[in-house]
Amino acid sequence: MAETIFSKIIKKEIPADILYEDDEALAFRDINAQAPVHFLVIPKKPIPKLSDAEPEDQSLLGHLLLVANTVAKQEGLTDFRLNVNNGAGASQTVFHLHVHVLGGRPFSWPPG
Ligand code: DGP
Repeated sequence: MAETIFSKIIKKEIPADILYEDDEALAFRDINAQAPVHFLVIPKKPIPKLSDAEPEDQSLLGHLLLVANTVAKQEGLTDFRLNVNNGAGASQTVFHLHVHVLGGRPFSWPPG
């Protein structure tokens, strides 16, 4: 997989406001926040997008959701929204799988 800006954040080659880190995952604030709280949860494994995930990634994908929950609590959120953009047509711009976690304001449904 091609190197992305998120690989550089994992390797600490560029700075990020890191909220959580373990052997498998990293969470950091989104540079272009769309809500008072907006962070990304990414696997350290370089999966370009959700549709590239394999059955062997099952526990890793579950781990990302648990990290999202842990960090949302850490940020004082009770209500929050998770979003995964899969592919350019769904507004994915960085091709390293990431879960957006947004909170601190109301969200409408359906999304745009
Ligand atoms: P997406 O459109 O789903 O691919 O979202 C990519 C997000 O990544 C977007 O909301 C902005 C964020 N982002 C891009 N470059 C950087 C960066 O260098 N640092 C941080 N913290 N976030 C970034």
